[in-house]
Amino acid sequence: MLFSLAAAGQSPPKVIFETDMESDVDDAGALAMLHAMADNGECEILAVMHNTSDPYGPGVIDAINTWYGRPDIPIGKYPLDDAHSFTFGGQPEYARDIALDSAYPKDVVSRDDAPNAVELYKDILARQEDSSVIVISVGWLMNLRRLHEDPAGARLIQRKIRELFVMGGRWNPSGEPHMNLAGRHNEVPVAARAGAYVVHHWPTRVTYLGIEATAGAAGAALEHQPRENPVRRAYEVAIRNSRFNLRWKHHTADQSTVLFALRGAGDVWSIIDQGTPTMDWNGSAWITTWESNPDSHHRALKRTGSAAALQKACDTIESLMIQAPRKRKKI
Ligand SMILES: [Ca+2]
Repeated sequence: MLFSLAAAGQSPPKVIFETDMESDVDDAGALAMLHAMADNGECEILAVMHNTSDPYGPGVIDAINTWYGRPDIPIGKYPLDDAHSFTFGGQPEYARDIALDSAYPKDVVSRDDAPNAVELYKDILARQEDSSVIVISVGWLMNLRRLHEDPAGARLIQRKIRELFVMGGRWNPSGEPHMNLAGRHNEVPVAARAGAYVVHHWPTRVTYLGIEATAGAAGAALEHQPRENPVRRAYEVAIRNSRFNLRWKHHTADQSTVLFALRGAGDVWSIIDQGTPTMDWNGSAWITTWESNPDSHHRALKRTGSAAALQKACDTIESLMIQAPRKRKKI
């Protein structure tokens, strides 16, 4: 990948990462992967946006960015107080532990230290070349809705964003999306409404990785990483606090989305590029459906790889999650 990009004279994609960094630990694993892939020349990280009302996700983001030698990546926040994820039953709440622990260096501790994501998007996008930015969204979609509802934001989306990758939905077959689009069974209605808004209104190409298309489980090797690695710590605290028997080897919904966004379908996924997604309330639940009408600018992934191909993808995810930082500063 590195060599093929260089040979083609192309710049690596510029990524803005949207995360609910505290409702599950796969977000920490996905941000670790993104840094490893930036170290490998496969992407440039422009910003990380936190998309819940919980206080300490931005602190975890900055701890991970700092661990990987990128302490100054801008971090944006969702500024309203109507979308908490920590109240879900059994949530592991690793974010507070890491944000308040000085063993994990950072200069952003909580949402109080981060600017409004919409303003940060506009500031960053305005300085990019046209069609040069991809957004990888592995959490809720309120920031993206609010950016699109802002007239200047909508113009910048059209000009600067090449593609949006969304971990969320349930497309093949269709069904109740749970996270991220439905705000966990509509427990957070503002998140579900934002999911439906983005499904129906986002103007650039969008590729969805539904919950049914996750590559598999990975992460066992994290246990043997240095204790000062905040990604390892996130998993350790989540395992300690979980009521659902969470283990080091954990699902890779968010990491799978990063893998596809930066390396493509490989022999893991088929791309459904005909049809249109919809998201509707059926009276008791939100349902995501893939309508097989002719073309749209939307795509969905179908997991079609062999068992060996899926295992190889999980091995790739794990090796990226534990790849040592290339430029970590001595602190
Ligand atoms: Ca997530």
